[in-house]
Amino acid sequence: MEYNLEEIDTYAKRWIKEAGENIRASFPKILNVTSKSNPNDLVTDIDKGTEQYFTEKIKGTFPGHRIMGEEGYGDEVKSLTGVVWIIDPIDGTMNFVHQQRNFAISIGIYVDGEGMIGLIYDVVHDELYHCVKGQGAYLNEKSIPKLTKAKVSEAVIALNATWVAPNEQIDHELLIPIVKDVRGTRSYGSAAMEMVYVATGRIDAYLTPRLAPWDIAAGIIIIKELGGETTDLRGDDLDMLNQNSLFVSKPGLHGDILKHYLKGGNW
Ligand code: 2AM
Ligand code: CA
Repeated sequence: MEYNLEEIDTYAKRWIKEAGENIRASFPKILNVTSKSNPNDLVTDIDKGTEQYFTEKIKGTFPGHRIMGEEGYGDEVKSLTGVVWIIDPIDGTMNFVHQQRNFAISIGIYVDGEGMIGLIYDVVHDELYHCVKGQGAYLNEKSIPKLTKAKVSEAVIALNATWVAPNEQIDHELLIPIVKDVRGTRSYGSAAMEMVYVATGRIDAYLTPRLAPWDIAAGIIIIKELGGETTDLRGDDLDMLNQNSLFVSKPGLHGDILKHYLKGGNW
């Protein structure tokens, strides 16, 4: 399939900024909030409207591209051949509803399964984290430095408290040792935001047992571009067609945590 990465990138940046502007303009309005898979899995008209905005723009300009979107306005994507836009219109919907901050638009653009463009837009702060594979990663126009190694004892990691309390996904005892040994833990409630925090070195790693492709598609492209490691909790490759556990980290630290804390876990 013929494609022009520079052209795709130009449009993607323009559209994500415009969508962000629309979201900011929606703040004074009253949100229509409903639940999806469970009472805490929220969706609003803004999530839906934002995804529809992207699907209309993409289909109008690039009719051959396919779209995998959280809210289902894209295509039913069962393979990653050709150009596929993986979109979360609002990552961190609970934060969006409760706080009107700490959420982001996340778009990963894949070509034949390879992550080529990553965009995460922190709408409230007007901060666009962005990369084209092989061309460096940027926060707005500013280049983000490469990631450096870190020690477990000095690491600040993102991990939701849910996973160290009894839960239906994983044995909660498994993650207690890492929580005890690191310098600190944080939880921001948006996988895309936690991944830009890793990309910019504000935290050293992020781990979680279950995410959808649209939560992680953009973030892993950006982290890889900066020399970070992106795998599931077993250390295996991520699969953009299915749910995954996720472990993203600075280099070096990734191997240390895998070997000493994650190996053998039933993830
Ligand atoms: P969302 O806001 O787009 O739903 C919260 O810790 C993070 O997990 C957010 O990135 C959130 O994305 C994601 N998340 C929430 N519920 C989820 C689910 N049922 N499956 C996968 N990811 C989920
Ligand atoms: Ca979402």
